[in-house]
Amino acid sequence: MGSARPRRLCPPRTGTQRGSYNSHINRAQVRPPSGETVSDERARRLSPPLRRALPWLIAALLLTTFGLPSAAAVTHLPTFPMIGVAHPEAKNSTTTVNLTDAPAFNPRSVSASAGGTLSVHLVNLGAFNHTFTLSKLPNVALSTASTPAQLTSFFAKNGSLANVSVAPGGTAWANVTFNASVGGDSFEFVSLVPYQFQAGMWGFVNLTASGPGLELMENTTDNYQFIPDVLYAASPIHFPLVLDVLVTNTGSLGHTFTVSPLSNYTLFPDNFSTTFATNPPLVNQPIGSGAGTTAWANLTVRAPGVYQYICTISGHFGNGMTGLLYVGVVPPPPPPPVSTAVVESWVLVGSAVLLGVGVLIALVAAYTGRFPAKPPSDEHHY
Ligand SMILES: [Cu+2]
Repeated sequence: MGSARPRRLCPPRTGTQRGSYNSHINRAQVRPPSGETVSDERARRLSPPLRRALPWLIAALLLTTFGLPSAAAVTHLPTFPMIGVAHPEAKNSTTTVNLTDAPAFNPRSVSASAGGTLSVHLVNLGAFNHTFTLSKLPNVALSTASTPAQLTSFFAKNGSLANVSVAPGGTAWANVTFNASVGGDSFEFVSLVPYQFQAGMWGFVNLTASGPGLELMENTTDNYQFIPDVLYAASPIHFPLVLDVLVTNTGSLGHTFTVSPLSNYTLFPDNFSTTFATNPPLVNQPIGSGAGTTAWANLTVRAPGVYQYICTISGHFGNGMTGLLYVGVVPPPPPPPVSTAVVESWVLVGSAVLLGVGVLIALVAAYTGRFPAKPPSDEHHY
């Protein structure tokens, strides 16, 4: 065991050996150079055990004062924004229109969203040249009795949103952006190759949405919370405003996302159903149970204002499950984030444990001279 290990006798150290400098100096005899302060001088007045314990105590205190709260703060960084801000929905769409020698467009009805870009993939399936020429004038159906010259002059006068010629067997793209104000409008497209339009080669782009929709994100929790509990759709240019709220359930309980139709009106847990009986909610979307379940709550808001939303599941609103939807009204700034990390119980317990460990180390260090205790060594120089 220990006796198997040869105990070295201490050879006289040379200057190149590690530790030789310190081990040959009796610290108590070192005098500070004049004019310089040496902190050791003050520490020497403390009792030696206390002096040895001091660094450990300081380390333990530093760790408990800064280390744990920092760790706690990091783990408590907000995962969700305080205010959910609406952003325009992607209203872009892609569709294929075949051009045939019938002559015809197939399909002859294409739907697109106002405020979005429509990308039409044109495929000429025939042996003749065709054009895809989209009128700039909304809600005008051209007469098939018009001559090729009249058709050409109509487009020369009113302009076109797209005018693409597609060779036999060829393909091409027509990309058209519709501004937000043309919702509900229809635009005719024709082939300008003489007599194709007259023979039936025409169709319409129908713009479905009344305006560009705005998208919002919302979360529900098992703590009866909407996160965020403030949603903001900044000054929309267009009413009625279509809002599509993607609600994600982060917990296991089922909920609803129910928006009051009354602006600047406060609902209460004991009277909201009475209110909704005469004023149906703008949307009453069930959010399925189970974490990760999502549902779209689609609603149309007719005027700016602040609309309260709640969960209508019994007891949830009473437990605080409500929020405010600001449409064209700027919400008050959220309060500065207050870290509650320092009052978290695990932080307090952790701090106490660490402090205890620090004190213990300090005590051991105080009585052994160092921690871990110095291994038995024959490298002494007395
Ligand atoms: Cu709920």
